[in-house]
Amino acid sequence: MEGLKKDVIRHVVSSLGSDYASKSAYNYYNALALAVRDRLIDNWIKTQRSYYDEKAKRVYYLSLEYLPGKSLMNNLHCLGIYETARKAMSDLGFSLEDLAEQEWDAGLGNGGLGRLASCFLDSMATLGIPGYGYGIRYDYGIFHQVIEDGKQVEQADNWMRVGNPWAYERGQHLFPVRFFGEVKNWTDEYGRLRHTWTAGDTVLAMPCDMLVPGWDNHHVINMRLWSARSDVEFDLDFFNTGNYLGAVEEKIFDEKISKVLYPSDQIEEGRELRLKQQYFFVTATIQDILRRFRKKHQDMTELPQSVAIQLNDTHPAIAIAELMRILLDEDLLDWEVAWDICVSTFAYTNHTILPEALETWPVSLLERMLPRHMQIIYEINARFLREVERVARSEDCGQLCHRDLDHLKQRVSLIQERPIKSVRMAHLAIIGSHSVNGVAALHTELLKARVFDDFQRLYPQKINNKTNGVTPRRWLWSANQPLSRLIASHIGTGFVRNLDELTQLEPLAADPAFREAWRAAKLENKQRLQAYIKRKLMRELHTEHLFDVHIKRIHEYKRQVLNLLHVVTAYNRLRHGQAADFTPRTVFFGGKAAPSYFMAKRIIHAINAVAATVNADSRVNDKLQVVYLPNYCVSQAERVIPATELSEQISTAGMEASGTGNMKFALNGALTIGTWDGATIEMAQAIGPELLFIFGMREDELVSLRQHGYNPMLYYHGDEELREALDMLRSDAFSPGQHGLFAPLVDNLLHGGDRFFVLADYRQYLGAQQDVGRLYLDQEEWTRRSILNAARMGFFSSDRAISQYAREIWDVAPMAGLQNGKGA
Ligand code: GL9
Repeated sequence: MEGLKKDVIRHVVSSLGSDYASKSAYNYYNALALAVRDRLIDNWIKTQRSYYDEKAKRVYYLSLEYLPGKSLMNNLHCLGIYETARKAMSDLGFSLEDLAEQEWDAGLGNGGLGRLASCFLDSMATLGIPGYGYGIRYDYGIFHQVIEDGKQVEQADNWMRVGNPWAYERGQHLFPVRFFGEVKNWTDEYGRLRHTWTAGDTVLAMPCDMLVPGWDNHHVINMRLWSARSDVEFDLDFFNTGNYLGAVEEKIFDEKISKVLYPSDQIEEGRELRLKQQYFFVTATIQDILRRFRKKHQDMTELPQSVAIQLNDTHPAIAIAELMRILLDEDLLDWEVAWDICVSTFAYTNHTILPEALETWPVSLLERMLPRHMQIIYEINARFLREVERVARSEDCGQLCHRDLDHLKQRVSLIQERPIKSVRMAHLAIIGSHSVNGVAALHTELLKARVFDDFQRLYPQKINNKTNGVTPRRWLWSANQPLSRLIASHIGTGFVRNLDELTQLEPLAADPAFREAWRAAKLENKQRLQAYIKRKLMRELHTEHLFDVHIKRIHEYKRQVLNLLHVVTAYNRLRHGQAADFTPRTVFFGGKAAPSYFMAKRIIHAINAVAATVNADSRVNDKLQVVYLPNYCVSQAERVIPATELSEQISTAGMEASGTGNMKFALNGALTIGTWDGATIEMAQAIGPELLFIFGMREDELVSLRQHGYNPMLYYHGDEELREALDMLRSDAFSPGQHGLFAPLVDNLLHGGDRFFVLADYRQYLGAQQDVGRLYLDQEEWTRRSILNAARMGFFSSDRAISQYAREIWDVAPMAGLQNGKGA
């Protein structure tokens, strides 16, 4: 402890240039972070050396998004110095909790996809897998959400304004990034066609490294984030040529590339700057990967034995064309050889089947910005379509006549002709990879049977499942100390590394004393949330209420509106005195809406309007309260999830690829009310479906309902309570003086086809909520189920997921000597 204390004081003085006697929490947080970083960097250097020494195959995880959240507590726990740090800082006059609050969330992602990437890095570090995360260091992460008059207002998230003590900025290692210009086709002295791309613009990519420690194993991996730097020099020439200010403007223009994260969630952005971000990221990363590879290898055909590259969604899929370009134009390999290397190296993860989220880029834009890549994509396509034709003809399926073949080729082509000629990035990712995986069993089945069915027939081995997982380090140990300590006191701490050990809790579910202790831990977390809400929102929560929580991005398919209709119905029953047996509950909502997503923003407004009405109504508000949690983010999830008793996972069946919040809740002892969708299905199978509240139509039932003509009006006319709730929303019951404010929402359900089947599931949802309320009155049974839920969540550790990727996709093994958590 004395060592850490000394280091902290030294950093306050010599790194931060402050007087250690002036007790600023900001300085002491930063100094502690720097002292922790010192310990990480030593281990990282040793880890890197061991990769070279053992000629380890490396895994590169390419993701345009990460959501690390705050680093301090997690790093202290992983290094095993949490208690030491707590005591040291207390000696220095600080509470560790308060210091940790000084840190800003690193919000470099939109939601589940980015958070999954961060859980995966944690697991690679813990399992001892030679992994690297690559991404962009956005100056502005996901926007900060404030609620004004019930509406979402976006504020810039200037997360680095206060500096980032965790990052190493490596301004001396810059990589050039080229855009625009033209391609010269010429013939070399051997008569071979060659291509030279002379770019119009050049920008530089600067690495910023953030270290990711494993759990108690001295293994530290790196998340390398690129920041754009101009190549324009401020030298006297500009004065002489009289264009100094022009040069400065150019510099600012170049550095815009990594300025801001696009806040769109599952909707196409299609902006030129976004494509620039993708290519900027990809070319810098591939250059770095090859630089490391070439230190020990000359023969590029050895690449797939040394390197695996995982594409997190199609956002980095242009990497396939980029690696082809390097192998063809710089290494002068033949096409077939280069293509084999690419396909063997790349693997692609799909995260959604929503058609509006599948990326395409206009050919005209690609031709202008990346002319050589566009040529390569055309060539990949031509060869692919010839192959399709060959495979189709070789099959003795008589029905594959020419007409069908043409249609097949149109469907699978990399190029889509309408509405504008564009490149389908998912198709590029599929044919350029040896593995395509979905993120939960149902999602993968839908990829095979619907979205990519043609590819499934062409390459029956390619599409595979890797069900998502979450890291128990952050989402149980660090976020929920009261529960973790209780668990550890009975089964030891092995579960933090090996989550399957939680099954040892099963017999304890029958033990009344253990159940009481389990409830006490939950209550402690509820009280902690109560204190937080009081501080932030100046509201008093009732901790004896059932805490019912719906937090995630706001999206129509996630059906926050279905939850809201339940709240309005409960409100009506209470008002009308028809709910004598109503179990008191507080319903929490939280989540951000894409700034351009009109309907999602209106949903937020409606939730806040209903909340205001219900909370102000003294006839009901001792029994029903609604809370909107502004600015939902990773660190807020860490506070809310441990305090949750009911987890809302109510997406339209077939639409939520996996979900990962569902796993975090159950792991922390919440019961789930949910549809038969995403990974919730596999959770129900692992836990026992009778221990969750499953309701609603299944995916195949929705398909047939759609086919037979779904008529939401039938439900409206046939269900009095539903009609009352919808009519209230449409009138000004929740928006006094603003008649019609929420009409778009209601019209979308009644006259817009209700694409997400809210009305079809309403009645069953109410039934399931009634079951929830009833069970909550039996606290012994509720607790028993809560324990069994947590006990059976072992499969949903990201360690299991990463082990499967390592074995079945990457063919990499953990570093020797690290498997048992014993560091080198
Ligand atoms: C998502 C899916 O919608 C989730 O169901 C899934 O759990 C995660 C991780 O696989 O990926 N795909 C996607 O585009 N997002 C997801 O959360 N959206 C965001 O990350 C905002």
